Amino acid sequence: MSQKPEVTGFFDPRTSSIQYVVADPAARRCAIVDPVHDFDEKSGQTATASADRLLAFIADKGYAVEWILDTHPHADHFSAAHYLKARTGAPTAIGERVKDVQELWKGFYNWPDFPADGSQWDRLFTEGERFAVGGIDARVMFSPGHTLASITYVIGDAAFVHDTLFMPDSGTARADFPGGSATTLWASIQRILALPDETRLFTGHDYQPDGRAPAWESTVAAQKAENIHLTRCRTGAEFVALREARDRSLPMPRLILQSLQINTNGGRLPLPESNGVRYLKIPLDLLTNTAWD
Ligand SMILES: N[C@@H](CCC(=O)N[C@@H](CS)C(=O)NCC(=O)O)C(=O)O
Ligand SMILES: [Fe+2]
Repeated sequence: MSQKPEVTGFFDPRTSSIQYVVADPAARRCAIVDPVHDFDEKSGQTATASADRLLAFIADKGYAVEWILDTHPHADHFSAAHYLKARTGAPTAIGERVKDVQELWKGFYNWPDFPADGSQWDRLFTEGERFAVGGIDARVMFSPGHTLASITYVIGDAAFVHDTLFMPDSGTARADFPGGSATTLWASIQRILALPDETRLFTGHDYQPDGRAPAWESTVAAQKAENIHLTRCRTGAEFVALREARDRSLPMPRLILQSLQINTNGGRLPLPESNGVRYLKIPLDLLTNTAWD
């Protein structure tokens, strides 16, 4: 049984995110990680081109989808988990601490009746929980800091670390969203770096420093040797100082207020109103200390 999944990344230039298809080709089974539901905030139009690209790839390979996995409730794009479940019938999953994120945003959106119980997903993973993609062993490693609910999926020799470590020349993810913590992120990064040196790491975003081509795969060894945030810091305290200083300079993601109301609801768009149109709700003056751009 091979413990080296075939990993295919699909870069979304609009949000600089990477969606993945992780497969056991021998078993013809795969999981989807962090699928994107397209949204243009200028027109309000949604689309499924990015998710459909995954489906076309999967159909071409003849794979069955076993899991639709999100690493965290994204703050910069809509999750296509709900759409892909409707198309494939595969179960959706996320980390169980999504309930804490739901509780937080339920308050922000003033949704007193919103069930902050994770019932919007088929499976809520706990720390250390095991599952499989075909014949490849997979396990869940909590890695909070960027969000309260962030998890890393370790599937065979590949770890989907999402927004903890970016590519070595790009550093680390921000930790200033509600519920975020640079101290906690540092601890999560140490756990990831404790995986075997040859572990393949797949990141959640690539912001293409100096305009280089998009990239998303590194290793534990490469991160230890070259990550521009880690090599500059000898201690956790130094990392926290660097991270917090950088976070003070970053504008909020363009779509944070739109994305969280979709993603805390498992990727469901709001229900249509009586005229058949769906609407988003934008809280004003809730997130403050804005780094204006
Ligand atoms: N410009 C992007 C920024 C998105 C953003 O803040 N991304 C998060 C991950 S969800 C991050 O960690 N960014 C780190 C950085 O921009 O240095 C947007 O508006 O969507
Ligand atoms: Fe993120």
